[in-house]
Formats: sequence, structure tokens, C-alpha cells
Amino acid sequence: MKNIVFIMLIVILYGHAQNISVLTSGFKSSLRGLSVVDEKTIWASGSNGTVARSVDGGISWKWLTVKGFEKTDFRDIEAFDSATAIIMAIGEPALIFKTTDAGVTWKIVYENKTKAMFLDAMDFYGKKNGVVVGDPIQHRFFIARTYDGGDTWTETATQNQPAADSGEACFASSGTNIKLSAKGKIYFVSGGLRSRLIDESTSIILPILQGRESTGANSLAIKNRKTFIVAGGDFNVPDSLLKNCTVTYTKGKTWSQPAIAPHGYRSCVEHINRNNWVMCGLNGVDYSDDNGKTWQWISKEGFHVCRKAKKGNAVFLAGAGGRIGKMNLL
Ligand SMILES: *[C@@H]1O[C@H](CO)[C@@H](O)[C@H](O)[C@H]1NC(C)=O
Ligand SMILES: *[C@@H]1O[C@H](CO)[C@@H](O)[C@H](O)[C@H]1NC(C)=O
Ligand SMILES: *[C@@H]1O[C@H](CO)[C@@H](O)[C@H](O)[C@H]1NC(C)=O
Ligand SMILES: CC(=O)N[C@H]1CO[C@H](CO)[C@@H](O)[C@@H]1O
Repeated sequence: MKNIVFIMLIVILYGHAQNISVLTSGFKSSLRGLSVVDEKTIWASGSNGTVARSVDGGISWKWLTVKGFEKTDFRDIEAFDSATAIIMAIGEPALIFKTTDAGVTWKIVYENKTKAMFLDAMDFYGKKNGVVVGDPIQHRFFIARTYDGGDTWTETATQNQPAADSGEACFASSGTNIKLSAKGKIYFVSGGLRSRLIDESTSIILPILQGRESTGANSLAIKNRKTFIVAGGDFNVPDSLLKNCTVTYTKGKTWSQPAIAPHGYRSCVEHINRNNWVMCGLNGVDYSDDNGKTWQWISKEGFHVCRKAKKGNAVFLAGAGGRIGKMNLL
């Protein structure tokens, strides 16, 4: 008889551990807008008329206040390079500004004084095509588009605006609840009494917390044609473990809940690369390396928004009290 030696290969699976370092904090602004151009160029925006910009990967920051708009809350920003960016003010009046000189001067490129106006978020595909979504006015979501890099904006005609249910709106918590596809299609998520994934012709009720003003989907990230992750919950209950995240691998036909869910209300979700995703909220940051099935609570530092660089894989985060962080791959 032969002795058979079984050689066991022990495969040690390294979880890709991540951590977050806080780069700066203390500035009197709640930051909810963040746009990362590349490893070096990062822009953020927030309350008290604030825009922050770094061109050295977050080592140093220039803080600026948009003159004449010192009290305005800039809930979203889209940056294209170290000189060019667009910022969005939610309402009364709703305003969109553009700078091409690194924030020295800002030009108003869109203004709407309609009383109930409340802009939530913008998204761009490439440097020219962009969209902005706003809360419903007379039961229709406000949508405007740009085809020239934000220099001019055209409102979607009322009859073509998606209809809203009663008590349904959008959250302006991280500027990430709308996505524009290469083909110009839009997808956005809503919250409140109703929480849905909406495009221009269809909608799906999301299996995410809803039914109160503070509940619903806050953010949408799209990996490819089929894989979407939605983050949300209840911002009044930041530690709630209830229905804060839902994942689809079938473009919304079916949804699944993570086996290990993110650890609280999450205002933002972002796809990094391959099966790697990040989420953040008031009680910290979660990371998934298995396409959203399990989430690790990698930091208890609260952030409103997390964004990956348009070029490269750098991930930055921004939040209350001028806090800006960077995710480190360990
Ligand atoms: C993150 O990990 C690096 C490398 O291990 C370490 O030097 C750093 O102190 C960690 N930062 C935090 C905030 O844990
Ligand atoms: C805005 O600035 C004022 C005055 O400096 C400060 O009291 C307030 O806390 C700031 N707001 C935020 C959200 O930081
Ligand atoms: C502002 O928004 C309202 C509501 O969508 C729309 O009716 C109006 O045409 C918009 N434009 C201006 C300049 O008021
Ligand atoms: C933090 C969190 O969401 N936890 C919950 C998220 O939702 C799922 C599904 O409802 C719960 O199982 C988690 O406990």
C-alpha cells in the first residue's frame, strides 16, 4: 500500500483592510459636496458658502467663501480639473455657479427663484453632459440638463418630469442620489414616505427604510449595467441597523440585503473598483470587497460623502466641521 501524502494548501485569505485618516477638520462648514478629479486634485463644498480645494492630494487645503453667498449651503460640487468646478445651492433661490479660475470668481450659470425649489444633486458624464435633480414641484421631480459643461442648463418640460408620490422627495445629503449614464439616461433614488429607484420612464419601490420624512434612499452607486447599490436609512436614527442598504445584481429586477449590513444610516455609497465599495454616514465608514454582500465598519469617524477619483482609485471623504478624510489601502 502506498502512503499517500496529502499536501494541504492553506490559503490565507487576507481581507483587504482599509482605514481612514482625517486630513483636516475644524473649518466652520458642513461639507456634503465632494469631487475628486485625480489623486492630487480634490474639491469639496458645504454650508457657510464654503468651497475647499487641494491640488496636492489633500496635504494642504485652500478654503474659500463665495463672495455674496456667505450663508449659502453648497450641497454638491462637480470638478473637472484644478481650475474648473460647478457648485449647486439648494434653493430660494436655487443656484448653480461655475468657476474656471480655481474659485477666485464664480459665475451664476443657473438661477431659479421658484418658492418650493430645492435642488438635491448633480451628476456628470464626461466633461460636457450633466444633470441636476430637485424635489418635486406640483408632484413632479425637477430635472435640468446641461450639454456644455454646465455653462447653460435646460429644464425638462413638466410633462416629461418623473411623477412623485405624495410625501416623496430626494435627499441632498451627499450629492450622489442621481447618476447619468453614457447614453444620457438618468437614474435617481428618492425618500420620505416613499423610496424608489426612478428613471425617466419607470420606477421601482426600494426595499429600504421609508415612511417618514427622515427615511429613505440617500445615495445610488452603479458598477455596471446590472449592479447597483443604494444606501440610506433614517438620518434621525444614525445607528439603526434597519434597511439601510439594498443591492441589485439584476438592474433592479431583484434586490438583496447584505448578509452583514453597513453599520447604520448611510448618506453615501461609492463603487471603487472590481468588487470594492465604500459607504459613509454619521457614525462611520463601511467597506465591502465582495460586491456589497458584507460590510466592514472600518472607521467610526462620521462623514457625509465619500467619492472615488474620476482618474485613479483614490477615495476621499468629507463631513461636518470641515472634516476631510482619505481612505488608505493597507
Ligand atoms: C492606518 O493604517 C496605517 C498603516 O498601518 C497607520 O500608519 C495609520 O496610523 C492608520 N490610521 C488610522 C487612523 O488608523
Ligand atoms: C457657519 O459659521 C458660523 C459663524 O462662524 C458658525 O457659528 C456656524 O457654526 C457655521 N456653520 C457650520 C455648519 O459650521
Ligand atoms: C424654475 O422652475 C420652475 C419649476 O420647475 C419652472 O416652472 C420655471 O420655468 C423655472 N425657471 C425659471 C427661470 O423660473
Ligand atoms: C446597518 C444596517 O442596515 N443594518 C441593517 C441594514 O439593513 C439590513 C436589512 O434590513 C439589516 O439586516 C441590517 O441589520
